[in-house]
Amino acid sequence: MQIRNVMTGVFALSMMGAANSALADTWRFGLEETEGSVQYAYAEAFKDLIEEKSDGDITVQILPYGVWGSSYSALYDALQGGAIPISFGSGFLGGTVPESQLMSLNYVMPNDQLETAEILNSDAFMQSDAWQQSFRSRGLVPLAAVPEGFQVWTANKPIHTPEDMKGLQIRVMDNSLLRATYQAYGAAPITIAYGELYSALQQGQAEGNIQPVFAHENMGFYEVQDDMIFAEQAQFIGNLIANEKWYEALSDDQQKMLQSTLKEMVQKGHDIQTQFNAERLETIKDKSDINIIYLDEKERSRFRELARPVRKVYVDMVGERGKQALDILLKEVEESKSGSSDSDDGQAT
Ligand code: 6CS
Repeated sequence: MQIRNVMTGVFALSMMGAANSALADTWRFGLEETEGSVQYAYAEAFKDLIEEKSDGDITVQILPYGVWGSSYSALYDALQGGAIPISFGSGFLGGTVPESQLMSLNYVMPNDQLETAEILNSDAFMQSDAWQQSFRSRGLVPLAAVPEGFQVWTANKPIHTPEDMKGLQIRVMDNSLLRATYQAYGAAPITIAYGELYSALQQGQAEGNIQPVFAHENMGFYEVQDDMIFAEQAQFIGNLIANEKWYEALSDDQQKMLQSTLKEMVQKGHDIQTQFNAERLETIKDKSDINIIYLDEKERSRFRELARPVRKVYVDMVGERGKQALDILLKEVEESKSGSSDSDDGQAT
């Protein structure tokens, strides 16, 4: 495991200087994950492209989890305040941008992971008023959605059915939608900070976990769990977000360069996550005797049915703008060429 105690070495945000102006040549980029993660590799590829395209005028400074601190609300505050003008925000972002919990709904996106990346980053969805205004009304701009691989369950018992999940204290990110989803499956979800999760699993405070494979390996979670279950219910999605004032103060050329880089990063991000998740699964298999389970279609369909009413929970929770964003997403899923059997019936609620 790379970092077990991410608090070590943390230095205060105030030490990192004042907020950037748009013309400053250093773009600080905050990550919710540590070195060795998909977010880190994405940020490195993004940095290479931006620095090359700007002929070295812009330097991207990558700030991983544990460097800027370890409380996600501090990261999102720094993003809203402009001290860190670009950042990832995912499952913990619901308190700042409630509509962002759309990315936590299960069994909405196609099973094809690249297709999911393309739909989420399509202009129809990413540039829609509904999605843009969800962030802009909080001083933020959604730049891209980075799927980091399927969310994979772990527990200390095999799970094939909702009955197997009954009462399981499975850890979820701080997100009402995730709590509602896992309650619908019959579990008893609890929220624990990412940096405290290893010891919580080790001590039995949490009985199960949900992460992409690379994170189970990167953070060592697999070491303290017996079973790993692939239900292919959703990918982990990192929202790439900018501070709105910072973004709007960029020159037209800089905005174009940034947007063209983000388009290039859709395929690159997919390549990074597929490689990381495949390699890390082999590492986990080599280093442990964890029991790996792939749910079949019949088993998945039971969870899919239970997840379906949670769309209404989302709409009730976040309102009309969130419903519009969900409707756009469902329409894009329906229209996607390879439309998979896992995308549901295209109805929001
Ligand atoms: O589960 C979490 O809290 C974290 N997991 C990943 C893979 N990325 C960031 C997120 O906050």
